[in-house]
Amino acid sequence: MPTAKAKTASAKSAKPAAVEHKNFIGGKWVASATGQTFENRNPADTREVVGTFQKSDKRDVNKAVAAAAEAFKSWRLVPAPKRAEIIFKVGERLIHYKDQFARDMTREMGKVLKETQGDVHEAIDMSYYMAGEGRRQFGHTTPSELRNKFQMSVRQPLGVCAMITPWNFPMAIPSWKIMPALVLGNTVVIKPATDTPLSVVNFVSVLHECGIPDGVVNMVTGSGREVGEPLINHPDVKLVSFTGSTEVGRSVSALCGPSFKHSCLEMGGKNAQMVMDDADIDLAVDGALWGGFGTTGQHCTATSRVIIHKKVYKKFVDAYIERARRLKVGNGLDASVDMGPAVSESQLRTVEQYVQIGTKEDGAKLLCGGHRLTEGDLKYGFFHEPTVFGDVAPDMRLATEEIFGPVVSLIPVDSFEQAIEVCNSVIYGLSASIYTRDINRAFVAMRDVYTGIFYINAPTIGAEVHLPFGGTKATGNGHREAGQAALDVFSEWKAVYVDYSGVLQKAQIDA
Ligand code: UN1
Repeated sequence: MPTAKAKTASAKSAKPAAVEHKNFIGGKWVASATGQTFENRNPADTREVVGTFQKSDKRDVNKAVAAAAEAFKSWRLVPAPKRAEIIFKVGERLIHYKDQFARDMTREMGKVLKETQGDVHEAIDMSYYMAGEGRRQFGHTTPSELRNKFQMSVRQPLGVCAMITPWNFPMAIPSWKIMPALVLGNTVVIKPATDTPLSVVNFVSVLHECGIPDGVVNMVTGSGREVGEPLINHPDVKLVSFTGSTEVGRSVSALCGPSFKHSCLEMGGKNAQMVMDDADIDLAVDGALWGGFGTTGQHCTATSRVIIHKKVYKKFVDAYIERARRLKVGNGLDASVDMGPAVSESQLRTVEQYVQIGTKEDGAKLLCGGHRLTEGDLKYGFFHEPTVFGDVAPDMRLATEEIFGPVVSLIPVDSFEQAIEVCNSVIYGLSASIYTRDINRAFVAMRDVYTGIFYINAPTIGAEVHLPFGGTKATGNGHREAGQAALDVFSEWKAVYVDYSGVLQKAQIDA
């Protein structure tokens, strides 16, 4: 575990003293060159400081990249099955720490305990899955057009990979990036989101505990400007894997462009669940509640739009509103709570702004929620009611812009065809789903919805680690995380030709 120094708790707080966490560079926990730290507070109760973290800058980034570049020289030559043994061990140790890490995660980002347990579990799944790749990473052999010539394709690692990770899945998403990078022989510098550095500290601690060699994984905490930008711009970084907003992703892409640095971008979404007239309405309501309000609507894949056939619109809406009103909002550590706070004040403000925008949109009706919650101890956190707008038109701002909060728009449509059209009408293409009992419609939707992820009779969330994760249009830049696709992000193909004829043979020219 990281070396930690207790800090005096603020006079107002009865909570234990906050712990100061260091950067992890070259196998050591070290203070930033700036000598400064920043606080991470609990979004459910801002009186609690979850920890303090290094406010790093370019000097720390340079040290971390140098350590990763040095470590790459030997790590790339460690046999992949041996690299995988460390990764497998990480999966086992994460099981040991699962409850503790989930509690830390709930305290730092707010989602309820069963969801933070799921987040840690996703890192466990990814560890086991990528450990298996230690003995696969298959290439191809294929016949040559010439005699006495052998040929094959093999994967080669890139080198130092930079990772900029978000706060909504603070351990799962780092694991999607770190585990495939490592098993393929790359080294890593990760910059966690400033709202959730503790989960990455915990993850990196376990990698260290399980024997990852010094310099193979490095972590530098701090802001996008002071840490993220110098990391992206560093000439020794070969790839940048980023998850966050489309706006920031665009600048990551622009920074990588001139030097042809690889970039793998996972960005916004405006995911829709379609409910057809033959759907099992109870099931569809369950799905849209879980997809819309799970993680306080802060999934990239959150169900932000529900597109409903007019024939079942009223039935769906009545049941949905009744259930949304009953969701219990509060501190995610309380097992009876369904939905935690927004991650930060600025996220809460965004939600409030969209409620204002929705209230002013001509025709949209606020059906439930719409307010910040401030009763009792809730006033110390960033809590907001589950909020639903009805009769939303497909082109309203509510229905087209990513909100990243507990706000769901219900959009009535006349037909299956119109549902598909509305589903595809946004600039994003991450996830979508359809509820129908008609197998033909389900297959047509599967073919015609232009997203990277599609569900039938299930919500827009719930991706598993061994399938590709990512999206089309403004959601991504053509890459996918997780699954076999992740191997293509963190390696490059090398085609190898072996001529054992002893004579000069010319491809395409010798008949
Ligand atoms: C995200 O949507 O931000 O699909 C990531 C899920 C999780 C990962 C979600 N496995 O719900």
